[in-house]
Amino acid sequence: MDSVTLRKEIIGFDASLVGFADMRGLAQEPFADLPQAVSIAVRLSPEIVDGILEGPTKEYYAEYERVNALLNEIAGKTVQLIRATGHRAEYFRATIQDSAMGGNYPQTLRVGFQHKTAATRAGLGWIGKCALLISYDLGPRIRLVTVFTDMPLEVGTPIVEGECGTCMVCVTACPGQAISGREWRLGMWREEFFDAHACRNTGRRLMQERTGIEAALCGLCVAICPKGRRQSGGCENG
Ligand code: B12
Repeated sequence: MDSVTLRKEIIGFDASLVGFADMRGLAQEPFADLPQAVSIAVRLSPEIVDGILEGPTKEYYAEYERVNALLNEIAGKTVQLIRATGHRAEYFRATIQDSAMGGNYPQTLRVGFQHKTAATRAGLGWIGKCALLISYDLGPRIRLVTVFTDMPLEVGTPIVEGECGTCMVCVTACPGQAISGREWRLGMWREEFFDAHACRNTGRRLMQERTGIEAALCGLCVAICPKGRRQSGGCENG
């Protein structure tokens, strides 16, 4: 199966964006000997995302669960499809509930593999000042999953620096003051431009206060980014 056909099939599973990445040297066990990745995005409902501009909602939490389940389903079907061609494939789940994380997760706020790495390597978008993947087509209003494989794929051109330019909309709006305003470049540590603990603590507090749900979901940086807003012409640099 060629890359064009594989992309069409995955879009047919209800994916919104599909990209292919060369992941050699970037993935750990059990994916280390699977050199390619399929980066898959599903779009969040625009209405639900617009609805969190004043704060997180129960609908946003339900959308988070719906999209995670859909991403894992699409990734599972993609694995089956690739395996049927005689190649190997495995996927890394969309997410693990923040509250279910053990080990040293509360200190590091980091898991074994970052979906945004596969997405920038596939050329789907850049890392914004807000630390989210800003996709060229849908801005940050997406969630991601990654399938690793040894199937030969036509990989995209990696993105190595941010394209937020002078835009500071998320920096000003972030209720946790987690976003420093520094533009991302390949090789930067998250901590050099984004305070994940401030983000998580604020997300937990806001979600709890507004909905009673125990989850670190704020999402204002997703909703407010000019790159994803339908009514906007885009951010200052296009
Ligand atoms: C832990 C976690 C959190 C933590 C820490 C966030 C963080 N930025 O690290 C907390 C609880 C704060 C959090 C909050 C949120 N999260 Co969260 N979270 C995760 C999770 C489970 C692991 C992330 C991780 O390991 N971080 C460690 C740091 C170092 O990595 P990273 O910032 O994720 O990614 C870095 C690398 O990819 C690197 N990078 C990029 N390209 C390249 C290329 C190369 C070669 C290399 C070496 C590195 C590299 O740059 C990135 C920026 O720092 C992922 C799922 C996953 N497995 O990826 C979701 C994920 C990052 N979260 C997501 C979302 C949407 C959110 C929230 C909006 C909550 C919500 N749903 O409303 C907020 C927004 C936070 C923000 N602005 O970043 C989405 C992001 C989608 C997108 N458009 O980018 C993800 C990918 C889940 C998903 N399946 O889609 N989250």
